Amino acid sequence: MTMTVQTLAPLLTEKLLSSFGKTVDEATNKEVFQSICLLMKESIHPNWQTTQQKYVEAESKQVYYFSMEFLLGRLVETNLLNAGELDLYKDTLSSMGFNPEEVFHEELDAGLGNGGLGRLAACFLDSLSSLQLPGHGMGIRYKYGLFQQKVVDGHQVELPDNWLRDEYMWETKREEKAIEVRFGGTVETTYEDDKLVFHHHDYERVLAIPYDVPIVGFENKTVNTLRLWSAESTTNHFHFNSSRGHDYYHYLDYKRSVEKISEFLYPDDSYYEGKILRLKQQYFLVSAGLQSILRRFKKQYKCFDLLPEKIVLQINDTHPSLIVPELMRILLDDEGLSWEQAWKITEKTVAYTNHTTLSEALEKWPEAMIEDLFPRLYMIIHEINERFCKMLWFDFPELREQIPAMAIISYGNIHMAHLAMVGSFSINGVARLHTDILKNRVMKPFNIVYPDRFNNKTNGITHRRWLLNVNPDLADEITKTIGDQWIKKPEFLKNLQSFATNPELQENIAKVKHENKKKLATFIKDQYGITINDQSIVDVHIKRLHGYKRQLLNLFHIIYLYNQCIENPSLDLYPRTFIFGAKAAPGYTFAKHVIKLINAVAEKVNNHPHVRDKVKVVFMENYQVSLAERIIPAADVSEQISTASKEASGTGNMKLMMNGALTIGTEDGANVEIRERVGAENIFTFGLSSEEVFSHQHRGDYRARDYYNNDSRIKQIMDLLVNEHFSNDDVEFKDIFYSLLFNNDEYFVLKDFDSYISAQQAVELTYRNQSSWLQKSIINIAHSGYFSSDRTIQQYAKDIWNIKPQR
Ligand code: 26V
Repeated sequence: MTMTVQTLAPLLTEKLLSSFGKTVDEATNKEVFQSICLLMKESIHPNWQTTQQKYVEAESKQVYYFSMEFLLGRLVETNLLNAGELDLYKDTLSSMGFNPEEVFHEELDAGLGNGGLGRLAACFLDSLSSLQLPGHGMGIRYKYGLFQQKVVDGHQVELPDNWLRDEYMWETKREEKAIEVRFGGTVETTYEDDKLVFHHHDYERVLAIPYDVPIVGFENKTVNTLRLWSAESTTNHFHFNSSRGHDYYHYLDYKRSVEKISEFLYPDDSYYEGKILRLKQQYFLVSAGLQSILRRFKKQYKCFDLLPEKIVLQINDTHPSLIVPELMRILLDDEGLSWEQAWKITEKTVAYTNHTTLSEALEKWPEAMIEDLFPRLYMIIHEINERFCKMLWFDFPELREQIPAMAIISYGNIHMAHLAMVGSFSINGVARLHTDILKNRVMKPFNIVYPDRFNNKTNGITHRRWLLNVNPDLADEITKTIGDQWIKKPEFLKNLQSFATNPELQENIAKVKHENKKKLATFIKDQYGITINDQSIVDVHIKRLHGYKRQLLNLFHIIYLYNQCIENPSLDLYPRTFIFGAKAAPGYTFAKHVIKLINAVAEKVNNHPHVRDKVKVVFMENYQVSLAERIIPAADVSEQISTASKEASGTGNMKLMMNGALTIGTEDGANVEIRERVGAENIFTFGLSSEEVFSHQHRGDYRARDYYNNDSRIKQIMDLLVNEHFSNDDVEFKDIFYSLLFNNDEYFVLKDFDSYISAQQAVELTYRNQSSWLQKSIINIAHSGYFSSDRTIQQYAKDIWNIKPQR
């Protein structure tokens, strides 16, 4: 039976009444939202059950994507879209007198991630289900997601993200599937029947409770699972002892310490800190996830030799790399396998994705910390390390000198990337350049030992969310032009290429962009009271705040324009709106200073009579998935200006091109592949190449000071930072000044300034020629199909996982 507004409206009315005792007139948006979820679940849950049953019956190989982060955002529109009911619900809500957008926005973002790595995991889940592949997520149900950002006097202030304050409508608690995870204690080794046996004593028990979230495929009946683990205590697991007096207080201490484990997401992105609670979180995810998978496996299969044929454990960065020794522990101690058997299985089951080469982001844990928290795993890691080093010594004499640098344990630290590489059958980077850097530089000796393990999987994004859902009018124009095949097969977007010069399509696409800008302008006016020109070039820099992402370079261009406008009030500058969205890690002082500077510059620029009609700067507070969804459809220019070699891939670059923005970018990450596809004339490339960056670093021949002294534009900009121009209390700007001059500008901002300014001038010149701009924009959309996560996931499925669709 196909539903219509006439059949859906009474169902919704009935749900409001039975669940909330409200009539349509009385119901709040939140109650309407919750009723929609309840209705949706009535169709999702049976399909969920059937999908899982099918996997069991077909004995399908299944993938588990282990990740400390899943940055889902809202699910209501995705689930409606994938069920083919989004328009139906929108029409029904309108007919009942509700505003669909307001109702959908009742759902709070699930912000269980920092940035690219977590959002990638969410896109992958969407693609797995939409391609009907047996693949699931394993994560942590943090009580607090990434902090909410407020801007107070231009400064970032962090507030807790209480995303569970209303019920989370999509999750189902599965108490009956709880798992016990053990921390600390001691290991006693004994000989029994000629075998070493390990007894674990005096450990702390933590109960892991899974909360399952259904992941609905696009217009198919596949529903996979995202399993999020929550740490809970129970009185059952605490041994009350009447002879001890203070048990109640002991119990409360224990309860607090347990519940802390899944309390909050660490807000550090690309920066490693050896926090003990973070390490506990990692083991909690790994142990609970793995035990639950193996429990299922054992029910169905007799022999563990089958494990690599039936299960893949894909780890998202090194954060879950304790899965290697944990799998060994279970196979050795619980299942009684020999080391050789267990290692053969482990090595064929785990696969590792690397997402960064920044040395400050590579995890290394102090040996003592691992030993205290996981005494048995520590023994196992030691053994893995011994065997690995021995193998190097005998099989790779040419690498002998490098053994200390390659060892898993060295100088008191455990190197998680080394553990992950030694224990995995696949090691992949996330864009071609990044993978080449791994193979030829950062992980070079490992590539000599394990050449067959290294492979590239260029990232992707789900075009269903990032085009179809966030930009329905653009999607309609595309469909009108090339038909709707692209929705299921995004590579068909290529057919747009031959329409790139078509005046009608250009005009329609320009109209859509303008409408999207008007919507964004209204939002900005409502939120910040800033009026932006909806005819201006909308220039967007949205991503985590980090030195290497160079928001500062963008800002230097803005200050340069500001200076120019003041010097020459009649300067003919095409109006531009610069939009920033970025959270800084709370302890990352430099990044916070940059936020303060963006806001201080915005204040000046937006109010100066000679500047404000030409340049506007908006710092959008609390950048998160749902804010990206508002900004991206309105963007003309996509800022992808990282120091070459530092951005592993980037995925915002893909979202923006898919919505018709043109990229101004360095030869970094996936920008390289974007340029290859769209052609050099349809992207604005500038700056040092990664090879040039490496060579400056190697030779130590970059002198930032020379650029300050020799380029009067740079000097003029930088002097404004230290002469109280932007604020009368500008210690934070002095800090920026010093990091450029006295710390020699680690990220080559000054070095790339000149070529960035030229590229920005080319942007403006091209924009003035609208038909040329629109042609480029259409070509970008046409080539964005390659960057769908469907393509990425198909490559993982074929080359790494060896899994097939289950229809
Ligand atoms: C690292 C750490 C270190 C320990 C503390 C918490 C924490 C949280 C996140 C990270 C992740 C750093 C790696 C990362 O996010 N890489 C990004 O991955 C994206 C998806 O592959 C990619 O597009 C970005 O270029 C890359 O920076």
